[in-house]
Amino acid sequence: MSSTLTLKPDTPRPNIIYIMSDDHAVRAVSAYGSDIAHLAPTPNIDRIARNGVRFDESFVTNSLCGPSRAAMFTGKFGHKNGFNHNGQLFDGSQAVWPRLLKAAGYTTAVIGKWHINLTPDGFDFDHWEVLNDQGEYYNPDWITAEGIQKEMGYTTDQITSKTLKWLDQQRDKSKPFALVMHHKAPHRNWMPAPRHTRAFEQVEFPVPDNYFDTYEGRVAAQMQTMNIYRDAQEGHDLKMTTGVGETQWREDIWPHLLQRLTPEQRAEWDAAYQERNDAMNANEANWSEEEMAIWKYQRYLQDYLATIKSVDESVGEVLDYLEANDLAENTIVVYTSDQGFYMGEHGWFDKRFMYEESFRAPLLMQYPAKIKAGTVVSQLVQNIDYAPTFLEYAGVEIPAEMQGDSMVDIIARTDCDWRSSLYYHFYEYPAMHDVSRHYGVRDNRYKLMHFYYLMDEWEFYDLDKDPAEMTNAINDPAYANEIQRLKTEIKRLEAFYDVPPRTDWIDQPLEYKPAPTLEE
Ligand code: SGN
Ligand code: CA
Repeated sequence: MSSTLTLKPDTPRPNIIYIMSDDHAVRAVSAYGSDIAHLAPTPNIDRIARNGVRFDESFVTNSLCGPSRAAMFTGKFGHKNGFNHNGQLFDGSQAVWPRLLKAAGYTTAVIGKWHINLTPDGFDFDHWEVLNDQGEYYNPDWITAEGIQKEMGYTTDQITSKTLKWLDQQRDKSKPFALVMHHKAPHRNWMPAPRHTRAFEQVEFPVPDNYFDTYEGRVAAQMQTMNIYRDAQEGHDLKMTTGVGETQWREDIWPHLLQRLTPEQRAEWDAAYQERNDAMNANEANWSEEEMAIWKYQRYLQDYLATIKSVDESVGEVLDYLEANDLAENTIVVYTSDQGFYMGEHGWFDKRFMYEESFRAPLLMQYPAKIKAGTVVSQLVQNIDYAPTFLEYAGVEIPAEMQGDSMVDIIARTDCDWRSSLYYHFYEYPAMHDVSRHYGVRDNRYKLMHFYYLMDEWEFYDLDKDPAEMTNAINDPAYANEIQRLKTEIKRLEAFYDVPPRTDWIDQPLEYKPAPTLEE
């Protein structure tokens, strides 16, 4: 840690509840008002926007789980915090906001997905219960200081009840608290709670105009393997069965997930899908490829959004608890996701690309004592800004090594100086889903990206004219000046954030440093 903590004595210290889900697209948060907001509303998550602030231009530094978590905890890009791709071991010796708050007198806890390998001990949490690796939707394995234990039930609900228990019975009530609540949902493979498996079975979701994208002019997009109708596993992802009357999933390369269900859970699960799967199996032979692709889109969205229903209920329970216990006024509640996600745009699920759907993340925050209800912030913010923001609200000095900026002023006023562009860098290649390494810049209107490693391809988009990023305008002479300006801007940002030259790592394979085993 680079700096000494100085707590300003007269600063009232808010509690903080940081709720982050996994892979929750902006389009699936109804506070943002998308084309599906009325079909799959998130009324409780929306309460946070109504009570506080909605960030309309909120982005990540690297659209992947571990790197996002590392950036959010440290306020630094991956090249500085040492965590550029999943499977690394987080360096716990660096400054992280929960430990800084603890040192300043807070009581702290983390409950839910973790995925940065170092055990939460390394953050000095007073209380921690984390899912093993990615976590499972049903009967998950929980890791605590006592070891690893399987707990029967639905994971989202378990995270909620563990959170409420800590808030109500386990925390030291003489101190302000900082709680990190990390949902596994709506991460792949999108298994809803028993009460929600059929929630959207009658709903037809609008299909994105670019669902059948052919990726013309975009080489990296041609190479990916995250297509709903080509790459999603028919069993594991889409819960398609082998024939009429059958309950066995088609191809399923990770059968342990379904095998975790008890016979009773499994019977209820199978029954929920039987009718729809029987109809699909009976009709499939008559469908065109396009009809099948659309059926798969609907199945994907139905399950993905059904897992979000539990997350929304969870947020509602936390907000209700705060209100019922007179804690709402002085508690910061954040709702965000570790990155965005594709819901059929470009034909995709997953994330990784710097295209809008995965680069963006929802970000909502309430703090009734300090933040005016109904505030909307439209400056470009990034997940490295969260740590400095929480520290400033808590009256704790922001370490100089943090690269993000506190958002406190832009929440309070509209006339502040703020950055006008964002830097992004994705490193995890070669890896699952085959998304090339790339970096880029985005300002309020334009985006420039460079895909490297196996290729040397530039892409440029005018987001005002082409918000879906379908036409790579890198060779359009009308944009030559803008492209040149953004190339210079990338260089400026790389110098500003101290990004090492690409030649330092371009030939290096990804380095995996798996978690120490529990016995170690
Ligand atoms: C799992 C998923 C992938 C996903 C990665 C990373 N496959 O491996 O689709 O991209 O996690 O996700 S799964 O079928 O095993 O779920 S991340 O959010 O943790 O970065
Ligand atoms: Ca994620």
